[in-house]
Amino acid sequence: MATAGKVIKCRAAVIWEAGQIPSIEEVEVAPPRTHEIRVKIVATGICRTDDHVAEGLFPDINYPVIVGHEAAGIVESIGPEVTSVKPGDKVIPLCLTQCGECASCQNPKTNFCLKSHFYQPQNLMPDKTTRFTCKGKQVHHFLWTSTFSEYTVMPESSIVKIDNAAPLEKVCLFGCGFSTGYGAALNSAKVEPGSTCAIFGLGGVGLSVVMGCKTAGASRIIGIDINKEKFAKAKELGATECISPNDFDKPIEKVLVEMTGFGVDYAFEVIGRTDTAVAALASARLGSGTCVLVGEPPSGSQLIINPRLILTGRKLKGSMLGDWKLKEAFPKLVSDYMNKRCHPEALISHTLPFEKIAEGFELLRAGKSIRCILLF
Ligand code: COD
Ligand code: ZN
Ligand code: ZN
Repeated sequence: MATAGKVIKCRAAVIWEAGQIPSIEEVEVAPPRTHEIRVKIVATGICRTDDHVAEGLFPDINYPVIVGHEAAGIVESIGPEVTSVKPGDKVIPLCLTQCGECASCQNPKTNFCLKSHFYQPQNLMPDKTTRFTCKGKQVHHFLWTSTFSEYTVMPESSIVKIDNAAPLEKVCLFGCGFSTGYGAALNSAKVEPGSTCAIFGLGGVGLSVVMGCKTAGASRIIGIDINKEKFAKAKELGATECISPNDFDKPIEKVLVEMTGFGVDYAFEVIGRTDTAVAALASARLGSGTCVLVGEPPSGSQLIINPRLILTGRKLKGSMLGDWKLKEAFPKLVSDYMNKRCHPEALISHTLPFEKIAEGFELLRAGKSIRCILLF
């Protein structure tokens, strides 16, 4: 492409300091370096984690920063030694890398690649520099994806090529929300046919857990949310019952244990709170129930649990990005979508032009959107 090797000027949403909503700016995006890829983003979803950065809830984030990690786009140019994609390929960014070489990537039991931003300064590229500048200032990356920019640079380990026939404005949802919830049910919990499930939190990720439980053949899928406006969609996607903790004068775990006899086979925390994490564990079945934590409580918080809950046979585990090894999983999930075997598009409640990103953040904060997709 004519832009290869050159600095590109384009639109991006920059968060200048903690507590500020992203503002649209013109940024300069440097060409990709060795093992890096520059991508033209076509569609990107707004995830709660992006908003948490805007709210300043992550103490280790450096500003100014360009967030965004749930997206799909087209390769504009590649740096030296890139072999897995070429310009013009459709791709999905991976907010958890799969380098293919580290001990975790070689271990079928985990998706926690050891060469990811979890183990390095996450606001910089792997070589500890940035590719973005705006008004003469360096702008930081986020999760090595920074998809709230028309063009962005990513390491090759953070990118995977997908079917060129895939509609990017739909499959962008595989980048975080859908895969996180769907995989929590199928991979982390391994929900079995005929089992009972409880999902705490019916946002985009919780609804994806609901879809995963349904695909796995669960017979009872109980949705729990304090916002009853979420119930209709949850039922449409597979929840058999929905309840609000505010409608009971006893703890929600007691309600769930009474509803099911001894508790649910699988409980999922998809809110990101410690109190609901404890309630989810306590609602898991005595002797054999599994509780999967999907939500991430505020940094610095501690989970205080009665050890007897575990000693009496319940299991507690965490799940990140649905336990998928993302580079392997995304092309397969895209193919499942093309064959109508999964429905990430069910999460899209709003679609806006990129310029209206601030409106997208407002919708998320007001609890009005499930997923708002921004189109460039
Ligand atoms: N009891 C019941 N429901 C509640 C409560 C409560 N006390 N508080 C809030 N809720 C409901 C809300 O009404 C809402 O419907 C739902 O919980 C939360 O949904 P959203 O829309 O805020 O969020 P999601 O579904 O997009 O994402 C939820 C996560 C928990 C996955 C996310 O916020 C998170 O913690 N992410 C970090 C962990 C992670 O997996 N990240 C992957 C990369 S981002
Ligand atoms: Zn790895
Ligand atoms: Zn996310």
